[in-house]
Amino acid sequence: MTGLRKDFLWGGAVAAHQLEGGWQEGGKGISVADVMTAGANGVSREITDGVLPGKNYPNHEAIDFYHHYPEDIKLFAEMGFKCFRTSIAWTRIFPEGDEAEPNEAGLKFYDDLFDECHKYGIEPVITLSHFEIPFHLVKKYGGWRNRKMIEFFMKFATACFERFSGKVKYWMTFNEINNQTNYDSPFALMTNSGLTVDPSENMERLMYQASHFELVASALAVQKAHEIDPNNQVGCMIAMVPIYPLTAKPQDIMSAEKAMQARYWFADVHCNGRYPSWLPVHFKRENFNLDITEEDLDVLKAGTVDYIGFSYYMSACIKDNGNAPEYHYDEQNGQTTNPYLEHSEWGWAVDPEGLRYGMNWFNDRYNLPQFIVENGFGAIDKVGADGKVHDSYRIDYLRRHIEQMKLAVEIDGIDLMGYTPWGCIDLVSAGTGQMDKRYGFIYVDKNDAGEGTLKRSRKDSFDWYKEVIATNGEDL
Ligand code: BGP
Repeated sequence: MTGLRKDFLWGGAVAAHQLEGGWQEGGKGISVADVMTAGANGVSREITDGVLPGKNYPNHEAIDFYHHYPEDIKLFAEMGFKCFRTSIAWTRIFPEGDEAEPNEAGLKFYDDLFDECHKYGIEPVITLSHFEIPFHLVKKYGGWRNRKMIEFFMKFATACFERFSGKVKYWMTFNEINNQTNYDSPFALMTNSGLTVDPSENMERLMYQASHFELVASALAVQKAHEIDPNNQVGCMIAMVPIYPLTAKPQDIMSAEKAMQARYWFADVHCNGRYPSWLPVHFKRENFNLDITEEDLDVLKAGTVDYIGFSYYMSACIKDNGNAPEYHYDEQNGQTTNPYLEHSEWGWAVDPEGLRYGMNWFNDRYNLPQFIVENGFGAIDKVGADGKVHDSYRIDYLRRHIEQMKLAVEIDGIDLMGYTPWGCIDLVSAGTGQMDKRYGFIYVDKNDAGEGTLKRSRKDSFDWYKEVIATNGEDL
């Protein structure tokens, strides 16, 4: 008997734009994900100004879940999934983002999808904004640099809470909201906040301003969800990448502490309902002059989350970057390779203990239930002579992480709601646009060039995960 809850939510996670396809079906509008080309290992994705002819946009078809979902949900049910995490494509509900009324065909698609899940006793777990802001809102309003986005987001969120009341109970507002602390990356700014880089603007300031509007929108959505249905549970979604000091040198320790603050203050606002003490000081010293009103601060206080949803793939480590005594907030600046860890083909440090560390970090600060809503190993799978993918490396990665997750529950006493490994069915990589960077238990016959039959098949990890669920994590 494991110490996991009896109703532990085992499942898998995806995001609408990475698997649905059907980019122009049911009245769907164009999202930021629809204007991102395919990258490759080491070649980053290009963000184009609209959909241009002759370019390869992998999200347009993805794995065509839009038409295949009954078959896919059936496979999830065969593995014993208790829940399924996906997102609602904002552009299916409000194609341009600023319409007065929601699009019925889009609402109906998700109604049918959620009914299909419930048919097998699978609970939908829904992210509202997962890297798929309507592109029109970027072009016309400048994305989350504009306060009006709060209103557009709330219309979208409210339409979802109202329509799916009784069908969806677990929600999250913004996927990996803290990724945008990497404000040197045009990709991170566009995916998270629909921001284009303008050389005349201070990008750090802009990141704080956009994040503030998102956090206000999130807090309003938490309140609205509770008002519409008191059974709703709304979480935040934080990318947890613990940042360790490289050595015991005090300056390394302090650098790591400051880097953690710079990356995780979002969780302070979501969970405590207020900014941590260092941030107003920082805003003032940098003369950021942000649009933060007293009323906003009240909203943040009143809209704290019910649980902490987070992704965990890897840890990072840092050494003193010579900025003492200020320890500048740029965590990139001192980041280095951890000599104790192995790395995936994409350079992601494999660190199962880091999961337990991150869970303790959250627990000590916020004392809220947690939900691991992403974890997994991206790899290039080879189909064997027997037609099957033998992905022992994936099983090994997941097993070692589940072991640590169990220690966090059984030894550290953390209240964990569930575990949904990322990309339970192969899908388009968010970061690279590749199809061949795979995470799934289910193989999808399609490659980076877009060739393949889209046929689904079970990998070795499929049978393994089925047994894990059947024994509530006992048999790994
Ligand atoms: C997270 C995102 C997901 C997902 C995952 C894996 O950052 O929330 O959308 O894609 O990472 O990343 P990638 O697809 O780049 O391998």
